[in-house]
Amino acid sequence: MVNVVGLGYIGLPTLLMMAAHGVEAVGTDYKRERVETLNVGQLPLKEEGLEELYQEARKNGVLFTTEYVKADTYIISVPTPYEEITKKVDASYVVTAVRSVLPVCDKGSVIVIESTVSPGTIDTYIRPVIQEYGLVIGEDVHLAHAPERIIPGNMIYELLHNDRTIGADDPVIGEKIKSLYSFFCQGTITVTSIRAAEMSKVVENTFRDINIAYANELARICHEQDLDVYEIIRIANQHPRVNILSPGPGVGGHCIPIDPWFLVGDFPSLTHVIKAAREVNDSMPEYVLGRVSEVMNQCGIEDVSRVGFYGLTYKADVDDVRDSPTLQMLSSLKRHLCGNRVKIYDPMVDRDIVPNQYHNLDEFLQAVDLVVILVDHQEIKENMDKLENKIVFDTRHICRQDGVYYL
Ligand code: SAJ
Repeated sequence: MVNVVGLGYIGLPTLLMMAAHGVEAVGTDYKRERVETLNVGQLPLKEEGLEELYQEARKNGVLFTTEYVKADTYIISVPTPYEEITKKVDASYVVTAVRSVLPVCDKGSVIVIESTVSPGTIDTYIRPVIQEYGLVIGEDVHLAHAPERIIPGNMIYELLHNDRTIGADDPVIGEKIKSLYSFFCQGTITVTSIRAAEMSKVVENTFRDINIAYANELARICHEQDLDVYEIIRIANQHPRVNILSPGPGVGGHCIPIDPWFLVGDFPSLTHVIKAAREVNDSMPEYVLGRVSEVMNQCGIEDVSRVGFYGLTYKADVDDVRDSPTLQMLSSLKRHLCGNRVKIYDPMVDRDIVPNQYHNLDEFLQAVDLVVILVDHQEIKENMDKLENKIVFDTRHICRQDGVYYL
């Protein structure tokens, strides 16, 4: 029996994937509302293929509860934010989850941490908790770390196909957890130590952050030099050993803007590149605002209320707005007193979360003269003709009409 603890972006698809593949599994979340939603047959998140997986898992008897249940394996997938000031990992949710399963777990059960944690977190925060309960690690309870790797927007495919890493104290336990994940994972599963698994996960997201920061810095240099950064990157990427990512309005989401800070927080004197990359990416929303006002000046637009931001989510075709560049821009605008006047629209966000938010593309476009494309949703790619009479500032390089402003 597997008990997945934390039914969010990672825990829920993982639970459903296991159950759909015949693993006896129960999902636990302390949010009653989430559990009730799942029990009445609704999914709290949108993701391609999730509904089918949910139906399959339900057929196989998956259960959702607010209780922690007796199981031989626990999969902890709860948030790991960072502490605002120190930038170190905030392991409190993981610690609480572990504390919750310890009183019910069977002797010899394995606690697998899926949440991303900084290197050393399991040693520093989790082992002492287990010892506090008088339990012997390696006898009463085993520890493993199986950092998730799936990308929102393509989660189900990636759960099935991505390679994975499993860290364990004891290679036998590592192999046991590998067999569990092998029920659904068709990729290669590497078994290693817990610390190596912790480090490799943070390194992956930090690599992406640095690469995006490089692209963003190049965008700024090319703008100064009146060069097309997209052309430069396209040419540079023809080199067999170069693969620069794309510039954009900033880096949002719950992973890439957070994980590199774990390394900076723990190794401040050793993380120059990582810190600089974070700062470059964090400054992009402010940079884009500066460019918006440049475009407004060039086009003679004085009224901020004729400016529209297309896109609120942190990236294309997901409904997740956590840490999104658009939200960062809006909070920055608010500080400059005109935040409430820009118009906003996002086809993926049904609920009203900011002032002046539209829910219909045509109405939104009618209300503005300058459209700032901040997210490359499929919807706008399919409706490019509707932008023909607009001034467009495209931070995602998807609009090919004459006179478009790019980063
Ligand atoms: N972005 C750019 N330029 C690019 C690519 C992305 O500006 O060329 C921006 C996006 O618009 C977005 C942000 O970066 O705002 C992050 O998006 P993403 O698609 O790169 O990544 P996430 O946060 O959705 O998911 C990442 C993935 N990690 C890597 O690709 C190394 C995913 O595999 C991880 O599971 C996830 O973080 C996580 O949970 O750690």
